[in-house]
Amino acid sequence: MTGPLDEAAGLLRGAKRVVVLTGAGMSAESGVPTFRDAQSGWWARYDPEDLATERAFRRNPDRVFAWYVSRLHAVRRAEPHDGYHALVRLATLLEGVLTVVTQNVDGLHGRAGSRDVVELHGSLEAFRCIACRHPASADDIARLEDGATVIHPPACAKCGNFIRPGVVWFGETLPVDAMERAWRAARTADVALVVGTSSLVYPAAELPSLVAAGGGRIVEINPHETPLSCRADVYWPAAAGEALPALVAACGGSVAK
Ligand code: BJW
Ligand code: ZN
Repeated sequence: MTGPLDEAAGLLRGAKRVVVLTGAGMSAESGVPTFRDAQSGWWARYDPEDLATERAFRRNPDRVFAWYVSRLHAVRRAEPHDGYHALVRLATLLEGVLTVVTQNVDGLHGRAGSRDVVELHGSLEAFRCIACRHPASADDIARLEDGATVIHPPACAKCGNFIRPGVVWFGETLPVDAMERAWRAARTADVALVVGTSSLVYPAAELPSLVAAGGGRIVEINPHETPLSCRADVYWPAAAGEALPALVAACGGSVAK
């Protein structure tokens, strides 16, 4: 009897081009709270969808900026788990190309050693002026107090406007180069491996459909069903940190950190 592990491994073994789409669930086992599950500590009282917009920032810059500073500290403390290392290994096992397209802003794929990573929603390590886009140093911002619930955003060195996080908020367009790289990889992929995303946020949620439209197959790893699950060729209800190392082992590899 075959299960999702064998079916997923069967699809990946024959694949030349794989696109991996990850979301917040990929980092859950590294201790980074997912976006729609409860935020940790003091921030649990806020709905993250009410913090991740330019309107929210302009209304209450001190609170929204403090949320991003606290998350910058949290992701700097986090370490990539075995699932991240498994994706690095998978890229070396395939005969072709593996592109990681992530909605996450925590940089954990790059820190684990994945090479071809597309960050669709920006990065917590990138800060810039809200008006003239002049960059600001994340290290300077990380020197601001960890745990504060109110932090006044620094002023831009060029024009004096607020510094904002270099992430993509609701209602904002995604970076053009990231979109182009992700969409190009998806159109020609044999397999979309979709890990730890609610598949609710567009345009990222369209990516698996692009793979399917080009004749590719969809494998989804998520302990909970999503709107994608019924369309996936393989739906595997499992956690990323367990499923991905098992998948690599079934493809003939082991996970070395
Ligand atoms: C595990 C696990 C474990 C737990 N292992 N799994 C078409 C239709 C409808 C709406 C729109 C549309 N097109 C555009 C929109 C509007 C909007 C949108 O999609 N809204 C939806 C909410 C309906 N999109 C946008 O505004 C985008 N911009 C855009 O389209 O521009 C063009 C435009 C402009 C103006 C008008 C119209 C169009 C921009 C989207 C930017 C999203 N930004 C955020 C914040 C980033 C910064 C920050 O982090 O603060 O990105 S929102 C948030 O959601 C964040 C995430 O990257 C993103 C996705 O969340 P994700 O990863 O799915 O996380 P969760 O928490 O939701 O789910 C976690 C999952 O993991 C769960 O399923 C768990 O079960 C699972 N899990 N443990 C594996 N161990
Ligand atoms: Zn400026």
